[in-house]
Amino acid sequence: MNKCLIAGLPDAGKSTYIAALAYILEHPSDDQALRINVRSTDRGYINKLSEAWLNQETLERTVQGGINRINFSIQDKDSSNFILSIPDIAGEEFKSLIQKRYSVLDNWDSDCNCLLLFINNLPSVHILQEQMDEISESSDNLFPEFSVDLISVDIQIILMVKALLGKFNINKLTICISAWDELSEEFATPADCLIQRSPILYNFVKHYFPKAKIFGVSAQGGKYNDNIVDDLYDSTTKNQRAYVVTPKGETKYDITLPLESFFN
Ligand SMILES: Nc1nc2c(ncn2[C@@H]2O[C@H](COP(=O)(O)OP(=O)(O)OP(=O)(O)O)[C@@H](O)[C@H]2O)c(=O)[nH]1
Ligand SMILES: [Mg+2]
Repeated sequence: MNKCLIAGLPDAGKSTYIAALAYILEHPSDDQALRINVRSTDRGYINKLSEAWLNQETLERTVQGGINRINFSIQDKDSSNFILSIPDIAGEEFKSLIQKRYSVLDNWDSDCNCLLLFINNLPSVHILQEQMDEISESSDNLFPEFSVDLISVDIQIILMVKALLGKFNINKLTICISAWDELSEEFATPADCLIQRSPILYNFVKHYFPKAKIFGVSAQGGKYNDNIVDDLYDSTTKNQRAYVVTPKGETKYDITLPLESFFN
């Protein structure tokens, strides 16, 4: 069994991905990589998420203090069966790990072996350039009280992954850069985005996980607004709304692909 942790700081796009995934597993297209084998009976939480996704409603922040356990019994193209366990956990819980505070992750199953890391909001100016600016700002003589939010997002992600590696025996990592619809014109491949926006995070990932795959994910299919409502409804019915961009830069309407990367 592959037990997969979906990790990411607040607002990383974790729940939206799970919402779209739950819908797509229920309404599969012909050439989808993973599909449901046995339907789960406990569907309250999943239904709530995928209903909001269907209605193009931005999801509420996941509530801290709990692990929303979601198990999918799935099948790949070779008809091998897997139980995929992917909890929806609030980003604040991952932030608590960085601060070495109590986190519900302290009680998450120790046999988790795959990490699906969600990233959003990487600064467009990376940290090495940022430090140069800081030198000129230091003349202001401002010494704000330290908080984890003052740390650059990419460094927060590195600290979070290090904490997770210390806790779990993770041997596979796949990265999902979310809201790819907002980045697709700027970068040819998801790895290009990471290299340009955070060379430090890219090197960290490649050092610990040389085989890590990097996907772009658009779970919503676009930024919600009145102008695209009809287009998104239309593409939902054609199974062409949520999409990924593969490590090679190909667009595929199959958001199960990042999960399938754990099986091969
Ligand atoms: N444009 C665009 N925005 C997205 C996409 N997926 C998620 N978002 C936005 O990203 C924000 C965060 O999404 P969530 O899925 O709630 O993030 P989360 O990681 O679950 O956040 P927490 O529950 O706080 O940990 C929301 O404002 C979403 O509308 C996408 O595919 N495209
Ligand atoms: Mg959430």
